[in-house]
Amino acid sequence: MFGKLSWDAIPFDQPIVMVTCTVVLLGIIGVLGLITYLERWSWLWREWLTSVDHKRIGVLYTLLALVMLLRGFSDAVMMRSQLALAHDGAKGYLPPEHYDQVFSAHGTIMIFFMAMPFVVGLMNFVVPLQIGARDVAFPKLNAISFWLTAAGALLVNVSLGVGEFARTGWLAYPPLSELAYSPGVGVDYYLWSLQISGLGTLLSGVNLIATILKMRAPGMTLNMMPVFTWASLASNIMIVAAFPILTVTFSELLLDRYLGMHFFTNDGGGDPMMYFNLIWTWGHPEVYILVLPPFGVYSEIIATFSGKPLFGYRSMVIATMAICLAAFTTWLHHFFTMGSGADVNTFFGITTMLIAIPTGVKVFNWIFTMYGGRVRYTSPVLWTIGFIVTFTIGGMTGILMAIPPADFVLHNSVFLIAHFHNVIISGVVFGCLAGLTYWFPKVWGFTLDETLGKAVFWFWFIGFYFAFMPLYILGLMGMTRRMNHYDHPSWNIYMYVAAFGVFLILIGIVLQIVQLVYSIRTRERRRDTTGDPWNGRTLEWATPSPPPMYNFAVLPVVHGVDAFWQQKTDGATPAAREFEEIEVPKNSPLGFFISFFAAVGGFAMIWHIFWLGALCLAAIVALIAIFAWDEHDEYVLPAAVVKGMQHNNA
Ligand code: HEM
Ligand SMILES: [Cu+2]
Repeated sequence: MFGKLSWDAIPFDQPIVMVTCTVVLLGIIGVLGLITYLERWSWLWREWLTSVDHKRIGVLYTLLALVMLLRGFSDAVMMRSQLALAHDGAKGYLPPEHYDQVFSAHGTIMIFFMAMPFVVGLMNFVVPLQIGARDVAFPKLNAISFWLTAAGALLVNVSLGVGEFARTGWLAYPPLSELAYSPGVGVDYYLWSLQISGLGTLLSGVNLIATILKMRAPGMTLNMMPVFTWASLASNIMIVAAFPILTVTFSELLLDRYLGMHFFTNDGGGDPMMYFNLIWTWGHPEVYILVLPPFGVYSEIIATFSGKPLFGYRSMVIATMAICLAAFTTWLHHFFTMGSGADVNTFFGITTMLIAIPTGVKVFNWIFTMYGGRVRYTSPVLWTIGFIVTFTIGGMTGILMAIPPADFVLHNSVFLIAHFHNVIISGVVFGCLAGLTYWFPKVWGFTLDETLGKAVFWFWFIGFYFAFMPLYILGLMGMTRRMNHYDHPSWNIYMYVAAFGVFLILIGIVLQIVQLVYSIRTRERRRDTTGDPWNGRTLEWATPSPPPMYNFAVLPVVHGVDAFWQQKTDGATPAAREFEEIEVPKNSPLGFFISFFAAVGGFAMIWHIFWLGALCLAAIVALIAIFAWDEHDEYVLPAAVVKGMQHNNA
């Protein structure tokens, strides 16, 4: 009846896990209690849980990402403190089988449930506004995408208290991830949660491509699109090209595990090498899926705060699209050591190094934009400069590892860990936090506190160098990754320094929460009444802050790059045209319901409760069938109402 599920699944004997789970449960009960006490349930349902407004969905994605950042960072704190303690015979406080779950969960959560939702959230909020559209192409589908991502995130976190998580690392390489070597439910938690959220990501990719290609304001040709929108287009093209590969790869591993097939086993005709090839044809594009939109964020910030058009718009676009293609040609650099031979390794070493060219173009474009401009050194600009410096270092260590003979020495060492945190933290995390600060007033109608914002930056920035530079040295000294303890007195000092760096980042994160609370409490005096707090260049700043549900009462007409800047300098009055009636999509509970059944169904499949899994699948099919034939999913706001709403806003 209940498959493999029994009371034994709950780790009552592990105090750390039990205390964590109790705290989290109490937190959840507290929040639910608060909502009940404030009588906010119907508001929550109406305004957020069933909303199909791209702006609300963007906010939900970002919230999910921030919560998961806390979770992923807690794992990092545990790893760094374990390794600061577990040396010279001491075993630390995390036994190996637990430590393995911690680094696997950290990697999985940071990539799939922190970085991805953050980036997708920013694209969701910003892209329709930047292109002068009223929403994305398929609003209801957008809600489904978000809620599927949330279902996947939920499942990963349930594994903390019920059962276990994978001990296989964040990419679950076979043969270790096959049933013979990982008989528990950990890998199944990994696979089902990523299958569910991956579907959400794919659907949102389709949605945003359709939006960018078909919904632009009148007059906005492709070569007038803001750079962030271009980056989003590239990122979503890669999502649509790469995520199906991931889905197929995981499906094959699931078939191996559930039906005894032999796609990736060492016997029965299977081949683990196929898994490495497939997972990295998704995995390398994935890092560009993550980093291109933040590149777009930096471009917007640099142009706005330098008070100048972006230097080399055209070369920026070409570089973006070149990276989009080249990203699919380098995957083998992740396993140079696995016997492909000198010729193949050389080929992939060269393709990898070629990516440095478009990336270099971008770096110079950013620098030249600042050059000769009147740069306002706000916190978004600090993040951007911190990024340029740090990312360049990370890029160079990447080039180093693209040389196969060098990689033979560095592969699997903590040098690699230093390299990819170097690029992903400066590229993606800094970019998302910069974007958060930059667009915050657009989302909520008031700005974040600048003094605290700058402090947050400095703690992250300096903390990063303390936390990861020692790992470059340790890697060269021969320390391998995924170690649980070591006996090497000369390494100790570096591990202490790294732990200190994580402590600095922790202060940064705490200050970020302080910044949020303080800014909310003082919001009255930091209101953005103009809709354009930074003297912006692109169309999102032409709307009030926060924008009305239909974004633009009258669709803007675009004549060039930096459409809003042009409007301002030409002194044109965009609202001169008549108000028209506007069709607005109705709320829909479909995404939330599908997510509910996806989460329960995924949980059922993980525990081999097959009847429940089948039931949930049937429920999802039925839901889609019912809602797909719903003809009345929009309503009309008459012109007079639009006019009234505009005047209230003004
Ligand atoms: C915020 C500060 C962060 C710290 C202190 C940190 C720390 C760590 C540590 C200690 C490891 C294990 C290294 C080892 O194998 O010995 C690790 C692995 C990893 N981290 Fe982070 N990390 C941070 C942020 C991130 C972010 C933002 C991402 C991605 C967006 C990320 C993705 C990963 C991945 C994919 C792994 C590999 C997991 C595996 O071995 O399977 N980390 N990190
Ligand atoms: Cu790669």
